[in-house]
Amino acid sequence: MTDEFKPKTTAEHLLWLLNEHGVEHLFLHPGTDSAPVQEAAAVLTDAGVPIPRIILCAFESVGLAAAHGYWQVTGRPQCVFVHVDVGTQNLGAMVHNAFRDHAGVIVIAGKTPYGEDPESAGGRSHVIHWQQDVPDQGGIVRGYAKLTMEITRSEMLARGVGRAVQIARGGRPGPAYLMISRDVLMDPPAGAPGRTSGYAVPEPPAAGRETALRIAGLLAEAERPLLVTAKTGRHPRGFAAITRLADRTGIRVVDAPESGCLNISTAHPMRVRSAETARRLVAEADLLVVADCDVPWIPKSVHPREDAVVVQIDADPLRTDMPLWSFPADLSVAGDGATVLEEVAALLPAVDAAAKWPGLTEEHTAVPPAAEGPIEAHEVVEALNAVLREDDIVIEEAVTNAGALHEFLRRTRSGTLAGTGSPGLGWALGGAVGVRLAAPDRRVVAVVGDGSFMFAVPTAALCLAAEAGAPFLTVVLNNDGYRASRRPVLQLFPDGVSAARGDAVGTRFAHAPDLAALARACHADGESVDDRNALVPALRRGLAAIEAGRSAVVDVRIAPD
Ligand SMILES: Cc1ncc(C[n+]2csc(CCOP(=O)(O)OP(=O)(O)O)c2C)c(N)n1
Ligand SMILES: [Mg+2]
Repeated sequence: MTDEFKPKTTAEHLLWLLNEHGVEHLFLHPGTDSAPVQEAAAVLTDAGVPIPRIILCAFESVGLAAAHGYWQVTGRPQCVFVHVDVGTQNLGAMVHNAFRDHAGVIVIAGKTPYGEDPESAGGRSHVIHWQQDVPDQGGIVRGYAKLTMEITRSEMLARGVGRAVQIARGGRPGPAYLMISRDVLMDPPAGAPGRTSGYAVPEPPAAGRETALRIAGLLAEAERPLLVTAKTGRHPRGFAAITRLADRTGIRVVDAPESGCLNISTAHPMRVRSAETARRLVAEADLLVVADCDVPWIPKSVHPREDAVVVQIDADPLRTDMPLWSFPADLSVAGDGATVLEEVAALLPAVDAAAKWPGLTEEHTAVPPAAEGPIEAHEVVEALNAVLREDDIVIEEAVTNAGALHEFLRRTRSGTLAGTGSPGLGWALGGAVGVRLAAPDRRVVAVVGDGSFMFAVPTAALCLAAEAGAPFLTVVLNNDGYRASRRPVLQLFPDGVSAARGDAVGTRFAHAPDLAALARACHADGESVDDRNALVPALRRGLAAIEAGRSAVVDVRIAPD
């Protein structure tokens, strides 16, 4: 709302506000409710008024994954506009992921119109406008969103949008969900533009000197200190703090089972590579520093020593977001992991790191390729090591092959490994678009299972990449089905019929789609590889395609079990 520009509708005001709040993209999936927003975008663009870039998205979950990916790189919330309750439902598991991965995103959903009189401009005009009047639209996401609110009047729009942006970004970030009906979107805007400043978010909480000194004292005394973290290293500050702490104290660094990022260089001698070594170290540690993670270890598989001291650092160390959460903590610190580790590292003199955990060596040697038989996942990882540059960003949703990536993939720079560390499969492709939009000069490579690939709505995701001009390479570790869903059947029923058959019902496709052909139908290059000697050249062609502006899918047929 400048002197020259006066919005005529609340929808125009909405786009203006989003832009003023720094929202750069609006991933739009349109419906009858979004018409005022679509018209507003045209009006404002013609008037030269800056608005977020509107990117058409063929499936809602993909748009949300893209906004989430963008958040991971920039820390700036983007907007997803969806069609009333049904579009909200199509956000599906990506809402869960945004909630668990603490991704600041703003979802705006239409709400079915209220008016039905002939003179009600935005009022009900289709059968669906009664059908979509469901008892609790907000309830679809209420268990996952930090804010669920309907904008019922134009005059609350500025405060509502400001609050959504503030809540999505602030504290422990997460999704903010707004609903707004078509009639309100068509209403004249409130007279005053409303302020867009003054929505500061809290500074990342520090531990304070006294607590930092206590942690430093414990670290100085510990003989077997172990840091278990999932997300502290996501941003450069956390990555640097962990690296500094590891350099100074000889603390070993374990990625928690749900880690979705690179916490320390894979080449760092203090990084623990394999899940097996991680379990051993958890069992042997005399000090466990647990930072920013949901599940530091799996009690069924491993227990810390009785006399181990556990320091837990978390924005919400009581984990009120998980009803049954009972990991031990001897010192519970409400704070931002990166900030607290910085505080602690600054207090510690450098020690002889090698003296801690003596005898623990994990050689970083490549596993030699098999001479024959199907390609193994670790061979694909070595092939990636051969073709990737240090600043390429790898997105991981490799499910049962995630371990091979964590153990063998070489990633040295902060932010060059991404994922959600959350259970809703189907994030990686939309996430890759968001990451690429946020880092347009980087090559983005998603490594996924064949199941994750299909969960990700690849038609919509590859088309979104083309629409957005954000091409990425997908490497599918294709084992012909759901190995992750086969394993529990065989493990839980070792003497069962399934184990005797060596197979489990409902985990293998008899009619799997041709993923490379699917890619080619969606503005991407696509090829299948089953010969290990063809792997590196295929990956190089895929990378060349994305450098030339096209997405690519390399569907690698790997050993099924
Ligand atoms: C949205 C969603 N639905 C179902 C699951 C349960 N699930 C976990 S892993 C998995 C199979 C994944 O298959 P794929 O990506 O091919 O990996 P693989 O297990 O073969 O390594 C399924 C169905 C899930 N995590 N998320
Ligand atoms: Mg699979």
